[in-house]
Amino acid sequence: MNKNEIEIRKDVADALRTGAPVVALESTIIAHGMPYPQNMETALAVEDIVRQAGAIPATIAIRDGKMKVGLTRDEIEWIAKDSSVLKASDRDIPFILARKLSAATTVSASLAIASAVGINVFVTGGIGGVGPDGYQTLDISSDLIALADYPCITVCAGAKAFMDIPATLEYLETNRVGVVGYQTQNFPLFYTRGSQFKLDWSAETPEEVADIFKVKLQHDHKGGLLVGVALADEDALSYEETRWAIDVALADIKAKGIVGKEVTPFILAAIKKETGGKSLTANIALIKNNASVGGKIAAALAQKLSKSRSI
Ligand code: PSU
Ligand code: MN
Repeated sequence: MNKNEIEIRKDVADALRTGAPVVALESTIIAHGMPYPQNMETALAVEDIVRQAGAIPATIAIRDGKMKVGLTRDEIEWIAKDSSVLKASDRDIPFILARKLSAATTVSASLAIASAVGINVFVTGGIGGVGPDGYQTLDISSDLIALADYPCITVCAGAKAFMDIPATLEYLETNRVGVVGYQTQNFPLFYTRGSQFKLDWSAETPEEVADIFKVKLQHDHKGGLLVGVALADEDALSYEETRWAIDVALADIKAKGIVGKEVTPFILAAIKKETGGKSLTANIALIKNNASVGGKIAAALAQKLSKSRSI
């Protein structure tokens, strides 16, 4: 990816030049993951939370064939409202640019663009994963490959609820993506409470996460680091509630023959309907929570990297 082809908002560019903390944010969750106006309110609130944590937020998208790092308030409103905005994963970027189209970026596309400009912390809601029948359909999100490819910390609440979590964790291991639980020993279950999926590593503070990533950079150790943050129990849904909603949604996509990139937005909307809106409330709470942790990690990392530069 050519850095010169990317338009960077001025405060973000200044921060990157001086080594001040920046947090990249994706835009698919805005355009295709939540309805209007909650999507816009959430995107703006998430940016504020990142700022309060001491970092500069940079929401990423492609507008009229131009890659942008750091949307303005008006652009966030545009991407939240315009239903013609496409969904771009990493492989779609050349098509969108060549045809001068507009797209929201998924985790994989956002990581590609963020790391091209030197951002090393990225926040999302839940990453894509290995789909429910992934061993048969090969529906494995390119997010998992991007996590292995790009040198960035990704803060998430686990993979989206309807994924095959054990298979997703195996796939991350195969692709040698380091996974660390933030104040938890288990891989978080997006908006469901009570994960039983044990992780090898956990960290208690933003500084600990920053230390691990700093060592990764110093040793030129390839790829990213995935940080799983659990949603507080009171905001999370029970396993039974989400399982029921997911099963209804999965039966529905099978009946309607929905495949590929349409699957995730359709299922998120179906789960929202089945849970009477509770999944959307939980989705909003978890992305805000992730933004707070991501902002603090970015601040801690910037401090550690500037110290090592001045020695
Ligand atoms: N997390 C959410 N809502 C979303 C997504 C993540 O809370 O809409 C988006 C992310 O952009 C992620 C994408 O990269 O869904 C994955 O899509 P797929 O499963 O088609 O790879
Ligand atoms: Mn998929």
